Amino acid sequence: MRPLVFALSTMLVLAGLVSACSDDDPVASSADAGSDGATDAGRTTEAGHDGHDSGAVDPGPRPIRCTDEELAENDMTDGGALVVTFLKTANPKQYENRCATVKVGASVTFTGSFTQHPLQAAGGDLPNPIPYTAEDQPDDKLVVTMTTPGTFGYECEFHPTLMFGAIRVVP
Ligand SMILES: [Cu+2]
Repeated sequence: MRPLVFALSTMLVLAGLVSACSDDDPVASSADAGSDGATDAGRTTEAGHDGHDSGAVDPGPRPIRCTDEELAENDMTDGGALVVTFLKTANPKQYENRCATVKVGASVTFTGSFTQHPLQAAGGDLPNPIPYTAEDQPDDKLVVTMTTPGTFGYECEFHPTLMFGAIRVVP
C-alpha cells in the first residue's frame, strides 16, 4: 500500500511541477510587460544571448567565416585575378575560391546567377566593398575593385549557411 501511495503522490508532484512550469511563463511575461524594471532586465538578458531572439536585437559585428589559413591558401597577391564562382542554377553550392587574399587595387570577379544566389556583404571590416547584387549581370559577371585593406565577408542571401566566403585585401 505504501509504495502505491508513494507512486501516486510522486505522480501528483510531477504533474504539479509540469503544470506549474507551463503556467509560469505566461504569468512571468505578463508581469514583465507590466513592469518597466522587469522589461529592462529582460532586454539586458536578451542582448547577452547570441542568436536567440536576434531578430529584434542588433547582433553586432559578424565574424569572418574563413580561417587565416584558408585566406592565405588562396594567395593572389602576386597579381593573379581572383574569380569567385557559383552556380547558374538554383542549387546551393559553396563558392569556389571562396577564401582568398589579394592586394589593394585588385579586381575580384564574382560569376554565377545573382538572381538565384543574391550576393551580399557578410561580416568583417567596414565599409565592405562587395555590393548587394540580386540581379543577373552581363555575362553573369560582377567585378568588384578592392580599394582598401581589410577582410571582407560575403554570402548568398538565400543560402547563407551553405554559400559564404571572405576576401582579405592587403596593402
Ligand atoms: Cu545561394
